[in-house]
Amino acid sequence: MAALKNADTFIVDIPTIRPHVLAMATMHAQSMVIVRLTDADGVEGIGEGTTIGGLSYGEESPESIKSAIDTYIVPILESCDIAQVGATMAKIAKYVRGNHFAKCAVETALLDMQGKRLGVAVSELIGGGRVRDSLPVAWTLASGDTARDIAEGEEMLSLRRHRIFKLKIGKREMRADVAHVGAICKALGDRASVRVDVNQNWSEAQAKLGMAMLHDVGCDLVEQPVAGDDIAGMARLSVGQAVPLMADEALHGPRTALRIASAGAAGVFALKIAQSGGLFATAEVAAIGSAAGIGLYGGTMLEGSVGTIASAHVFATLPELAWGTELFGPLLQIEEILRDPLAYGDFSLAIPTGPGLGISLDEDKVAYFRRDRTAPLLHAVTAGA
Ligand code: MUC
Ligand code: MG
Repeated sequence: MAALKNADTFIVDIPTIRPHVLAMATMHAQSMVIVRLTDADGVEGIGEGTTIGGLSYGEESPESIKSAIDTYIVPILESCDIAQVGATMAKIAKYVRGNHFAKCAVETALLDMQGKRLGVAVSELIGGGRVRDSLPVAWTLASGDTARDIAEGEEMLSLRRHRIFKLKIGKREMRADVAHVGAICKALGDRASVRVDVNQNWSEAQAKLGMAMLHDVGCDLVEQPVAGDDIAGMARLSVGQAVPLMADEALHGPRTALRIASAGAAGVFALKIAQSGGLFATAEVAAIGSAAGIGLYGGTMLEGSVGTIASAHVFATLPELAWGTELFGPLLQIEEILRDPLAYGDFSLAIPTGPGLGISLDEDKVAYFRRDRTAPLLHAVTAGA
């Protein structure tokens, strides 16, 4: 029996290394909700709930994730044996509808604790267990400027950090976007795989033409060209297009995965732990995709290190991961809040092997970046000074 002793939920805001331009928002910082649970024996677990651009990407914001955890989920945890992770999450599902990002953060913290209790990595607690120790990692070129994106792609190739690039399009006129993608495909040639993410910003007619044009300029994959709830449109676009369509915003867990698979509405699934509702649910989405012959890709909500490593533990259990992953979130931020930075190199991310998530927070950095910090900032300017 393990009883919850303490829950600390806080938001950290960390600037990005450059503006990150998406169809629905331009990010200058990322806001992440960190939940830290401690049981009566002193075992601690951490989890993360992160979205993009406030409420511009999805239906949960950093503030709503924190409030759902503090107000509704922690009281349920107080009534559970939290060493029974499946039973605890089932009880939360009974009393809290939706709120996938909040649930994912809590499930991650519970699994981190459970792994530490059992002395195993989180990846050993999911599906059939761990099958790989590293993951290929894509980078997103989204400076908003073609020449700068090409220079950034060249730099990533020469550093041997990334050779898969995702371009964020859908903000400009479709033909201007295709010209931008074509210029990058031409510059990087067969040294890289170039893919795009439209973040739902095209109509079906634009997508029909756009996907054909993107294929002609050398693009390998088109992510969520139309609205995520337009499963029929996604199915029509998937038929007869040479470039595969990847479902992202359309996927919200196993039921939507089954609907998309049954409709033939995607050739690839972008697996996201928060959007799916947790690590266990993501493994179910992956199983549905695999059974339907759909290719798998490890997606991100541009999480920081905690959410990134939680995702990595799930993706580590997938024997087939044909499209790699995009677990680069921490590299887009100016600082990591971990004691030991994540190990990126040779186009991959190494998955920690220690118990639980295998990572620990750097308390000084947490104190500095948390939104509710009470510690004085160095060189703080007082009002009126
Ligand atoms: C998304 O829509 O996939 C992932 C990488 C990136 O740059 O943005 C995200 C969100
Ligand atoms: Mg996407």
